[in-house]
Formats: sequence, C-alpha cells, structure tokens
Amino acid sequence: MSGELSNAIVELKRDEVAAAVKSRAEKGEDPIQILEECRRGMTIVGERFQKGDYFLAELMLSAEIFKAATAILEPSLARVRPSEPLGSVVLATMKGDIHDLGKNIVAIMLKAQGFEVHDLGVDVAPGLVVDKVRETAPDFVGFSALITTSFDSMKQAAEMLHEAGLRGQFKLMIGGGVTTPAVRDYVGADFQTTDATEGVAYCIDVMTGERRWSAKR
Ligand code: B12
Repeated sequence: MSGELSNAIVELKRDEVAAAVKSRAEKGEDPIQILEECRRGMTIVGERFQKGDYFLAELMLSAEIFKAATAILEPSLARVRPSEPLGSVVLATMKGDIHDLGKNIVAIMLKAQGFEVHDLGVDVAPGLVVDKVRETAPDFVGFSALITTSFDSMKQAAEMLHEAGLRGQFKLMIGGGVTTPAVRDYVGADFQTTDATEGVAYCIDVMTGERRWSAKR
C-alpha cells in the first residue's frame, strides 16, 4: 500500500491520486500520513525536474494534483477546532518564491489547533510582514521557503522586524523543503522544520509554556 500513492503522484496520475486519497480518508486513515506520502512523491517530481526528465508543465501538473489531494483531506485536517484562540500566526512565502502548497497545509493545521492565521500569500515583500506584525501583534511569524533565492528576503524581513523594535515580541519559525538549521541561523529564526506537524507542535508548546524545543536545538 505505502509507496503506491507517492508513485501515482510521480507518474502524474491525477484521477488515481484523487481516488486513493478519498478512499483512504474515508477509511479513517490519518490525513497527515496520507499527505506525507504525497509530499514524498512531490520530492521525486522535483528530482526528475532537476535532472531534466520533467519540465515545468509536469511540475505544474504535480502541484494541481497535490492541491486536489489537500482539498479532499482539508475537512479531516481541520476537524479539531477549539473555540478559544490559542494564539496568532502571520504566515508568508517571501519575495522571490511562489511555492505555497506547504504553507497552505501549515495554515490549515494551525487553524485546526485554534490559532488565528494571517496568511500574506506568496512573493511577499519584507515590508508587508513588518506592517502585518505591527497591526496584529502575532505570537509567531512563519516563513515558508522552497527556493534558495528567498533566504535573503527572509533574512531581510527578520532584520527589518528587529530594526522596528518588534522582533522580541514573537517567535520566528521557518519551514519548507529547502530549509535547514543553517538557514535558520542565517535568517535569525528561532525554529526550523520540514514537517508541518512539528511546526504546529512547536507553536502549541510555546503557547502552553513547554519549551522542550529549545532544548533540542
Ligand atoms: C510543485 C512545485 C512547483 C510548483 C509550485 C506550485 C505551488 N502552488 O506551490 C510550480 C510549478 C509553480 C513551481 C515553480 C518553480 N519551481 Co518548484 N517545485 C515544486 C516541487 C515539485 C514540490 C514543492 C511542494 O509543494 N512540495 C510539497 C509540500 C507539501 O512540501 P513542503 O513545501 O516542503 O511543505 C511541508 C514542510 O516543509 C512544511 N512547511 C512548509 N512550509 C512551512 C512553513 C512553516 C512556518 C512550517 C512550520 C512548516 C512548513 O509543511 C509541509 C507539510 O509537512 C519542488 C520539489 C521539492 N523537492 O520540494 C520543486 C522545487 C521547489 N522547485 C524548484 C524550482 C527551481 C522552481 C522554478 C524556479 C522552476 C522554473 N524554472 O520556473 C519555479 C520557481 C518560481 C518561483 N520564483 O518560486 C526547485 C528549487 C531549487 C532550489 N534549490 O531553490 C525544486 C526543489 C525542484 C528541484 N529539485 O529542482 N514549482
């Protein structure tokens, strides 16, 4: 069973992916596990693109297939929704980067856990983040990065937030396929992950006062 869904993504079998995701979700399988299999398929699509076996058209088709899978899973991902907001998060994919599939999953999962999410979208100028932080005083700012050229805009935003005297008021987290602990340090972020579940757990831990993540770093 495992691997079949990833392969169907890699082979760009739109209907097969949708049918498998739907049937597994209906059987009550963990939606995060299903998404993780889809994400693995997307990584292989990326490798094929890098090797020149796939072109932009295939990359775009894979994104559509993944988006449809997320839409099928959204109701089960968003099932838990406490009434009291647990905290708030400003999310963005920064200037130079238009990838948003991962960011959108993080947004769905954060909302499901009771966080208020201000999603600024993609290709976001650093100044817009500063404005939104000033306006909403969030507990977290999260940047999603899939392309290395956005590292500098994430860093610039962090520096601008520092200069505006706002940086001490929230935790800065970064995520997305190309991020690493070294990128976290370059940007000046507090936390980095390539796993939405870990990112959400970090936010919950910080809000509930458990700082076990800082011990892990
Ligand atoms: C789909 C895709 C596209 C789609 C994006 C559609 C969309 N709406 O997002 C399209 C076709 C538009 C695209 C365009 C391009 N792409 Co592209 N793309 C991909 C691909 C195949 C999958 C990315 C993806 O969505 N993965 C699935 C998601 C769910 O995974 P994820 O983002 O990592 O998210 C998970 C976690 O990381 C985490 N997470 C994500 N963000 C955050 C944020 C926070 C705060 C937290 C806590 C967690 C978190 O949560 C998610 C779930 O666990 C990757 C390959 C790869 N290895 O990833 C290439 C890839 C990212 N693309 C690449 C490139 C080169 C491009 C283009 C430049 C191609 C071109 N020549 O035009 C353009 C870029 C344009 C731009 N300026 O951004 C390269 C980047 C190389 C690099 N090192 O910089 C990659 C790696 C492919 C490759 N191997 O060459 N792409």
